[in-house]
Amino acid sequence: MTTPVTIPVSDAPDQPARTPELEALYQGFESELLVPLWTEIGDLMPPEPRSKAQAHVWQWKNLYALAEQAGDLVPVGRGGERRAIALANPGLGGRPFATPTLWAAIQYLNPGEDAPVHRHTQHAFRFVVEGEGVWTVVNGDPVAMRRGDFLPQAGWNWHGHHNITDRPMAWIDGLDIPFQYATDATFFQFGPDEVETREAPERSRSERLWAHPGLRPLTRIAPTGVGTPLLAYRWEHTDRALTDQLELEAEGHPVTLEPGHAAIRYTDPRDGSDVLPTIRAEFHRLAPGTRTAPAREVGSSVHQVFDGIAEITVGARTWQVARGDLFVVPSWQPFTAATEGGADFFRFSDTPVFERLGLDRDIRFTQQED
Ligand code: GTQ
Ligand code: FE2
Repeated sequence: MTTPVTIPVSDAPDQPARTPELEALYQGFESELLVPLWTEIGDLMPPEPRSKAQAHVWQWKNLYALAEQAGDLVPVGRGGERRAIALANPGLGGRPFATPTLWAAIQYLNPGEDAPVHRHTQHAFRFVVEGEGVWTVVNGDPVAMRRGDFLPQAGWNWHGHHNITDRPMAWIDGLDIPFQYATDATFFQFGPDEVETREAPERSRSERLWAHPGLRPLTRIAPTGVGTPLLAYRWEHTDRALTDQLELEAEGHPVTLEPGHAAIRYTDPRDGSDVLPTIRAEFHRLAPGTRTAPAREVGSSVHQVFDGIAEITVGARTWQVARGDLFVVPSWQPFTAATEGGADFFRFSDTPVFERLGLDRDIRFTQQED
């Protein structure tokens, strides 16, 4: 005796009538764990990406207040490892995934607290929208964190964080956790329980070796692992680069990405490639009165407003965003930003993955080609 199965609806033309024989065929598929293409093709092979992720804005003031409460109530230590609270995209089933590939979290450390040493295959970075006083120690190299700094840290490097001041500090973490989770690529190890160093130098060893523009050290230190060897991209350089672009534009040199829109990409100083194998990171500055051309890209991005107030449109929805607010642009959804008074944005995306696989598409100033 066969139990009735519901024959899935197919978009295909000329489908046979729902006879008992067809019912039995579908029953056979089900019991053999088989699924025909013709009922799934609309979902699996859409004409263009239809992300399950949704555009969404998280307000910094709400995030920060909750992180502060977590700082009072939840200890940080071995096991939980980090007091990090992740953005959960409303389209991704409550999982702590900002997008299908990217993790974004606010992390909070109280005065004197240590986040223990560990390492994992996930590629990571920190970005600081306010505050200072935490040193992230990467393979024994203490790296100061301050407002506007971008601190990449590729997979499989040991790292712990220490707040050596008398003030709490919060920042954002970006990682490729969802990507490595979906592809079963994750490895993780605990490091020693002792704090490895309490040094708090002004500049990390990585900056002293690598942060001199256009000067590649002829070093006998062999490169280890993937990703940029430079562990801190300081705000003074980012800010200066963007200020210079807009000033050049004002002097009549059309150097910007588009009128009023200056931007930089954080890169590996050895070859100009992305800082991390799976994550691209950029900083964008819009001069007062700028509206960007609509952009569409394969792959997803997370943006944080660093300064100013802007109106952003993702797909059919528009939001007002201010300093610290985070938002998500899902794959292939058109994105525009506009500002009256000027605005600065940090953004990261999974674009390097698609570029390496030949799956990247990007429409900003051109019309779609086939
Ligand atoms: O700071 O090492 O948000 O390992 C998620 C995983 C932060 C970190 C996160 C991590 C870290
Ligand atoms: Fe980590």
